[in-house]
Amino acid sequence: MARPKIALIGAGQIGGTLAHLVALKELGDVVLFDIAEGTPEGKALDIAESGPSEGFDARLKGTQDYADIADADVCIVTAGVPRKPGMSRDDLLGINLKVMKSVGEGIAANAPDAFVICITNPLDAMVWALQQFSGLPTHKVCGMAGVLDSARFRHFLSLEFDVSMKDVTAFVLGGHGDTMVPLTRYSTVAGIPLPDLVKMGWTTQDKLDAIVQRTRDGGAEIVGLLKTGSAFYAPATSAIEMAESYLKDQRRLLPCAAYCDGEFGLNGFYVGVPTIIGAGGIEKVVDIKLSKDEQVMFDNSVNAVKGLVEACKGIDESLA
Ligand code: A3D
Repeated sequence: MARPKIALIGAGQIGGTLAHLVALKELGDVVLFDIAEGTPEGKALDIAESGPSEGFDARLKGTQDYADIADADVCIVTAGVPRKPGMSRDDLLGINLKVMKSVGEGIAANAPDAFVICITNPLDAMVWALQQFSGLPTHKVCGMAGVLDSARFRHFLSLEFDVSMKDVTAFVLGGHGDTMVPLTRYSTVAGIPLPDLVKMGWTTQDKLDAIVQRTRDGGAEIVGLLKTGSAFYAPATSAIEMAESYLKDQRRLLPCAAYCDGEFGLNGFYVGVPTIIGAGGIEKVVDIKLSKDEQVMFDNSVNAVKGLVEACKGIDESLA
């Protein structure tokens, strides 16, 4: 059986890290696409030359030609621009919307059967636009944010409790922005929910609130430190987790930006929700019950996403 083909649209910081991870994990052959001449070719060759030492079997190719992504099984999209210090994700909307148009058309023409994972910000609006521009089925187009936001939450919690990150599970839902919703009730240490851990004296409500806020600000914290771009190691790892669940039909239950068609009372929007990812793509949106307070936070987050989608429609008439 031929190896899966994984197309990475955008060969910048995240794209290059994705290519390295795909090769190291032997998930398939890689095509790195970018408009910047030489960048995808250089990264593909550099990673391929690490193969003899690492002992992986994967072909890597860099290109500026969409024809090279033909029949890709998975496309991961990072094309566009990242934030600089002082910028919000929403400041990227206009420029990255144009990028989504060309990427959507490129995928539609060359890899219409692919499972597409968008990472470009502002995430929830860009994945919506990418689905519109590509015309691919909604269950085959999703966005990566919840896995990353949850991983950040899990990391901070593991530091607070001084336990292995493996035993911390967490859920962050809603839009990938300042209004994201870390759900403490559904987050646990080896099955013990966070509110119970507060009662058991493992932490205080104040400390938990501070961790929730640090999670919301997790992207900005790294932008502030790096100064020249945004996070890329953990975002790439998170998208790989989703791609692997699709390619190996693992049916992982992962939070990601998925198209809601009635679930969570939403119609026609992408927002961070729990999903099952298997060979069919987004096989299910898991419509969990939210408490009153959680629902208020979720609605607030959804309204922010809706505002960005409306802004997209204002910029590109074909989306209206
Ligand atoms: P960067 O290193 O700048 O890479 C972006 C690449 O896209 C560059 O190599 C560009 O040449 C390329 N590019 C620009 N326009 C096009 C085009 N039309 N077609 C193909 N390639 C193009 O950025 P990065 O890799 O650090 O980040 C990529 C995106 O991910 C940004 O929008 C970030 O804001 C976003 N991001 C999202 C998350 C989430 O959790 C959702 C996290 C971190 C970064």
